[in-house]
Amino acid sequence: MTEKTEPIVRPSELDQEVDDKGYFHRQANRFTKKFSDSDGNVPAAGKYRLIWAKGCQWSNRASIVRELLGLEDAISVNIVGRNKHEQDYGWEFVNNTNNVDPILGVQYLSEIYANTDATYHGRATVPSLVDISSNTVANNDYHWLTNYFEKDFKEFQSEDAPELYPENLRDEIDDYNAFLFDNVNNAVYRAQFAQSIEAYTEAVNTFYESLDGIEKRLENQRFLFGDYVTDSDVRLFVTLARFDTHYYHNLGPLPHRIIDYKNIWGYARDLYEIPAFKNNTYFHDIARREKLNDNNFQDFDTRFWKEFDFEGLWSEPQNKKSLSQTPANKFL
Ligand SMILES: N[C@@H](CCC(=O)N[C@@H](CS)C(=O)NCC(=O)O)C(=O)O
Repeated sequence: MTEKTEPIVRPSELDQEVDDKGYFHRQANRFTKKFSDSDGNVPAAGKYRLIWAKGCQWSNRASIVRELLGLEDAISVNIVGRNKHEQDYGWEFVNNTNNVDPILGVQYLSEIYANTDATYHGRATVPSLVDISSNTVANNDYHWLTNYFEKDFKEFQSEDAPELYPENLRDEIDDYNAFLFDNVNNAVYRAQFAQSIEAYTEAVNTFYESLDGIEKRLENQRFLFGDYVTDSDVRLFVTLARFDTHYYHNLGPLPHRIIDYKNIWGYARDLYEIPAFKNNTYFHDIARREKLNDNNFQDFDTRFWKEFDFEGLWSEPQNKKSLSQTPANKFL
């Protein structure tokens, strides 16, 4: 990496991503090259490093799928976080000595973004798949990153890697993932960043109507596409894992928790039993909030996050197995 310069100040969503009516429109993914000879990103063992954050559901998808597929040797990993500075510099390698990633040699993720495209003025985001040799972002397209791992990294997957994106279901999975994005995964962010009651209410209603549909879908089947876990289950899980833990407490007056939905709650715990899900889900980090000032009126999680036994709750038994033709096997 080049010599040290002033860190880049993180741009604000409110300046760049909220429209006149208070609706939040997420910035576009900037680095979207596919993994094929013709589009420039060619997978190779050890070439890439996945940067993700414990609180972030978009990047949590990628960390779960990486482990489910046994890609740990092929794709190394690092987790970013935030340190307190006078200004917000965005994601930082807070878990490393001197806050510098030992492989990439940088302190802030934004340095890699600037190195990839000096004209980029958006937020530096996770997930980012970094090409280690050039210290550039190869891809930050969280819509498709797990699908690339599933289909383009096959030769690097473990021998017994599950089929999370079976060819005969790809179109259906893609359609369902698009539905999940608009109506579940991103609906919580639309509520979080809404700057008008109208925009907030639309997002919350959309989210709960979708949960009702999902509750019905899971009445008679174990996972979203039947007996086996697919890419869509990973996407739903990461939002569910954050809901009661964080969104429910902090997104405003919300009517229901995930625990109130019998089928969805059993389903979420069934997934949580799988080591790749459990190992990549850090409930206390999802819930943790720092006290921002000395005011007594802090939000719920700021006051109480330490006191919950999330792992115990999520490990309570469920009986979703009985819905499956292959109760002992969750994977194709
Ligand atoms: N890659 C997408 C979305 C991913 C995303 O929003 N990630 C969040 C965390 S969940 C992030 O990294 N935010 C960094 C920041 O806002 O500073 C983007 O460019 O907007």
